[in-house]
Amino acid sequence: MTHPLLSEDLIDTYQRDGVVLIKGLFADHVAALRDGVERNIAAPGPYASNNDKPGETGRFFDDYCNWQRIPEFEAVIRQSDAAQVAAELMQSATAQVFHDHVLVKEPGTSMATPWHQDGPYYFVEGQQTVSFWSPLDPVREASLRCVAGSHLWEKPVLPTRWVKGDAFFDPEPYMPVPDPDAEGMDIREWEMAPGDAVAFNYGILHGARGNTSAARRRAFSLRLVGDDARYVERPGPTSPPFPGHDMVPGQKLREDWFPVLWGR
Ligand SMILES: O=C(O)CCC(=O)C(=O)O
Repeated sequence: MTHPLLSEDLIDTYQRDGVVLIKGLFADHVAALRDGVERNIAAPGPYASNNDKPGETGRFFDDYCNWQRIPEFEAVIRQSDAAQVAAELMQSATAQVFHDHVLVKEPGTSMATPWHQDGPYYFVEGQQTVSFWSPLDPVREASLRCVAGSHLWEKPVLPTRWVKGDAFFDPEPYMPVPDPDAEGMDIREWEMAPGDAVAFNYGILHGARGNTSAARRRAFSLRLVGDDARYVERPGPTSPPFPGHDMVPGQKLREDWFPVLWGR
């Protein structure tokens, strides 16, 4: 049976456009996720960054791969309906967790999140992928912005470093980062309440404005994969790197590190 937050129409839209809004996906978990974010900021992990960029104001904290050490994140990942909703959106029998990501723009943060696709930074490939980006504060200006249909583009977009802007890998075989506003692309963005979620495919080009409002913009993002996801090698270290993962090309992600949360 289809999850009550979904409909056949929404699933078809996800398959076609690669991005949909799911109202209230984490609505019952906002307090826990806020607690988890505070715990994360107080004890950042090895990949944490304040994205300090010369000339920018405020603070843009981000960190990832912390769910196993932050009990609030683990509880939400295991107990919310996210994995079931992910499996149905991806049209997959299973949903497996890839990683969590926290992105906090404090009031007066000028830095935009640069346009990027997540897939090219990752060591996983497949059609069945989904990220849930959920604000933990009401959001309008600094909402996520996604280019509909970009998950079907022939070439992946060159992954770049957010602060320096330099290329992560050799520019071949990637396409340069487009400017969706200047190029008149079909950008989807929503005014969102805490606990709503944007669901988007790893191939979707997305970014976000700075947060010049007087309120914090805390966001929790959860990335999952489905049946067809496989480990692939990239031209250099990926982000996240998962040192010592020991996987080989073509392998499904190891379930002791990336548990299957739905379907088995
Ligand atoms: O929260 C943001 O500013 C950007 C989020 C993002 O890029 C992501 O969740 O992949």
